Order: sequence, then C-alpha cells, then structure tokens
Amino acid sequence: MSKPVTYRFSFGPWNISEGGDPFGPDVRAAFPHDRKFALYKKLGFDGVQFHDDDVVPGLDDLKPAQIAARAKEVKKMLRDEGLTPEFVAPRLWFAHQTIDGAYTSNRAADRKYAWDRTRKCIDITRAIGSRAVVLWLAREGSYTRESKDARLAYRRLLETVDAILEYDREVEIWIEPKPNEPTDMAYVPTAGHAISLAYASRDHARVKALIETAHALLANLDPSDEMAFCLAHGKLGSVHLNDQNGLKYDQDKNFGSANLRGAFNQVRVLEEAGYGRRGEFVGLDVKTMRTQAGVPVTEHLAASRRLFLHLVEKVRTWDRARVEEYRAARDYEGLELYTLQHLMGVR
Ligand code: GLT
Ligand code: MN
Repeated sequence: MSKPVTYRFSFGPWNISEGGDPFGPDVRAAFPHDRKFALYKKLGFDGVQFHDDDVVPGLDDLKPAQIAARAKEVKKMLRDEGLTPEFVAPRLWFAHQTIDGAYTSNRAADRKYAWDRTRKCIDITRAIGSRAVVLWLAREGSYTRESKDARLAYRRLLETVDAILEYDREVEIWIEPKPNEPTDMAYVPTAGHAISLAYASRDHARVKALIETAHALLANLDPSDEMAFCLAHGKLGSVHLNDQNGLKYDQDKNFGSANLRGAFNQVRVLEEAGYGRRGEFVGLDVKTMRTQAGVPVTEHLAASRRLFLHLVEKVRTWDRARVEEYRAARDYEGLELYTLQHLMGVR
C-alpha cells in the first residue's frame, strides 16, 4: 500500500463574497481582494483559483506592460504567503461583447474580443506561475436554439481549444462543464462533452476537465461518476467540490451539506484513483449563505474542507474486504446498509 495522500486545497477569491443575489443587494461589506491571500494558510488552503480579472482588474482597458506589471505584483503576493496559483479562467461572461456568448457568438467582432481576452488570460496565467487555464464556457449556448448553428458552435469551440494549445505550448486547458445558467442550454454540459473536445484537439494530453459537484447535479448526473469518467481517461484536471439541493439555480452549497453520501462517493472516487498524487488540488467553489454575518466570511470554506477530511477518514476505514464480500455475493442491500451505517458511525 502506498502512503496516503496529503490533500491540498484551493478556492477562489470570489468564494469570499458580499452576499448579493439576483433579488437583493449585498449584505456584507467587501473584504479587500489583496487581503484575502493572508487568509488562505490559516484556513488550511495552499492554492488560489483565479479569474483573469481577479489578478488584473480592468484588464480590457490596460496595455500589455500594465497587465504584466500587476501580474508580477500578484505573483509576489502569492510567494510571500507561500501560495500556489492553481489556474486562471478568462471571465468571458461579463463584458458587453459576450452577451450572446464568446467563442460561439454570432458576431465576428465579439469572437475576436473573446480570443484577445483569452490570449491575455494565458499571458496572465504564465506570468503568475500557473500552467492551467480553466474554460468555464458560461455563455456558450443559447436561450433559443434556432439562434445559433450548433455544429458551427462546436467547431468554433474546438478551434479555440486548438488555438490556445498552439499559442502556448505548455499550458493545459481544463474545461468546466455546466448544463445551464446563465444560458438556458449550454453546448458543453457534461464531462463527456468536455473530454470529446479534448480528444478532438491537436494535443489531447493537455486538455482535461474540471468537474464541479453542483454542475453535474444540474445535469442530473452523479458527480462521482463524472469525476470517475475523467479519471478513467487521465483527464481530471481539478474539481470544484460543493453541493446542490436538487434541480434549481446553481447553489454552490457547502460540500456534503445536501447529500453526505454523494459527497462520500466523490471523495471515494478521488481517493481510489490516487487523485492529488500528481499535484492536483482539491478545489472548492462554495458560496456563503446570505444570512451569514461578519467580514470576511470564511466558515463555509473551513466547513467544506473539514467535511472533505472527515470523509477521507470514512473512505479509508470503509472495510474493503467486507465490501468485496458484498459485491461477490451481489448483496447490494447489505452493502448499502453497511455503507450508511459506516457513515453514521454505527458499529
Ligand atoms: C463562476 C462559476 C464557477 C467557475 C468559475 C471559474 S467562475 O464562479 O460559477 O463555477 O468555476 O470560471
Ligand atoms: Mn466552479
């Protein structure tokens, strides 16, 4: 038996938020972005997830030298705190040019904006010392299916993946699938779609997926299977662990808070595949409840991390010999009861 993995955790600065939602304003004061780095280690986190404009605010209006200078500053801040930048994602859903999508927009000028922004994002990624670009394809989809040519959209997405691989010969692309929100129907809703794009690309070894619990659940799929599918292909770049209470808006609840057994199975799949041994982070993408007071709010991050570690213990003490007996006898009733009792601490 090899030594157990010591998991390393990451989150993005947007996970410490002010609590505004589409129906009401912020309820907490903002906590300065640059001061968030000092919180990570104390909370047990070593990795930082970024959007390109988390690193360089307002980058659309800045010159390359200004972008490089700010990225350098952030790199130093990370070094001073002993933190690793896990990935950078181009924020392609905020600007006016991305109203109808970015790479799949019907307008050539908007697609050009998306590509220029992506190049800047890659430069920022490298400048802060990361090699992973996350593509959360937020608006690559439609509200009305007749509005776009889907076949062309898929081709455009593949061209973009290829163009990134060519622009930088070392970066990896981690595609983060999500079936809906903000669009009604997305073009890359599941791990299967993301991994097919990978294999169709010019250098598939550098194209992987990032699986988020809530996104898989919104596709009515089992997150642990989505993760396992990527792992079976050697293509799980990272995860966004959180939870989701049924088919509704993207909730980003604390890991394990809606479905503890589902969370156990995600941890089990990761642990069984040796996830983390090649430096992968256990990424969280969790939102604080709007009702929570205090600035900065970090309880949700600490709780999700702690829950993950409790479940690692549950996975490691799940009696494998016993599980194999149940499997051999095809006694899945017995297996289920044993697993639930184990989760509940019943002896
Ligand atoms: C946004 C989204 C997440 C993505 C982030 C990275 S941005 O917060 O809800 O699922 O992972 O692009
Ligand atoms: Mn996410």
